[in-house]
Amino acid sequence: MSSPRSVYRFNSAIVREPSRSVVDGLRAGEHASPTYEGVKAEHDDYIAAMRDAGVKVTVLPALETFPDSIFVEDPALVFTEGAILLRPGAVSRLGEPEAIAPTLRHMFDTVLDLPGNGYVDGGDVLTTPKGVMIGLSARTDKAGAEALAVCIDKLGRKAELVATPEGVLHFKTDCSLLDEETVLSTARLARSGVFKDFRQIIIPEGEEAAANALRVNDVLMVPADHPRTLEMLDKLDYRIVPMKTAEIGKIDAGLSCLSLRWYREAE
Ligand code: CIR
Repeated sequence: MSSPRSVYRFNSAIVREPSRSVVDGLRAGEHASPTYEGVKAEHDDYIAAMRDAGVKVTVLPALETFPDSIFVEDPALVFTEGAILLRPGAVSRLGEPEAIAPTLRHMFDTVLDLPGNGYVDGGDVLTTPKGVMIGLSARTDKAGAEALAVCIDKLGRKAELVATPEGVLHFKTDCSLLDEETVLSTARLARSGVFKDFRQIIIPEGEEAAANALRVNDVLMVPADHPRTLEMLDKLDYRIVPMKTAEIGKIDAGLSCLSLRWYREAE
């Protein structure tokens, strides 16, 4: 790993306001639609929590044409060393990289485009101190993952292709990094052995939706409404900030997808 900095130290983030069309966001099941007001309230709390954690948050305007564009994690990947514009695996989200490109070109000296014709959603990418894991899923195919690995190598990091459990939207739907050597994971993902080199904290059965937590500096944001997970992490001495995710959860989203996060070196 070339970056000397901890992978959860962030001073910069990009988020995008929800559009009114967010009620039409993609979902795999038969969930009722979220309300715009409900999503907006969760998003406002998220921005506040990020700022409280010491992050400078850039808030982009809503994009009505793209109901899922609030989930800025999926069309791009960012590191201190540069940004990569991806190609989301859902047709309705294909225009999102182009929409966020001007912001990234303004904020990063290096912005790479995913070469080839493959697909990658940023939700399938977990950055760890050992390297960058790219989960193959219904949204991220082998061609996309291999092209992304080349881009990641160009930025001086190491990538590894891994599997996402069947039926799970994104790799990070089922896991998150808690600190330099600890991963929070569902049992079904941990069973694949992908985290054998990490300390693994396994999500209690029935609370799988809590696996997408978000470590930001000294704080660990955890989806609220998962009491056993919250208690377990609290006992492990993480500084927990419970976050409401019931509305964005209706369109299969969690905490990581709401932002692009990186450490920006002083100029
Ligand atoms: C979608 O299906 O693309 C959105 N409704 C949810 C995206 C969640 N993104 C993420 O976990 N990175």
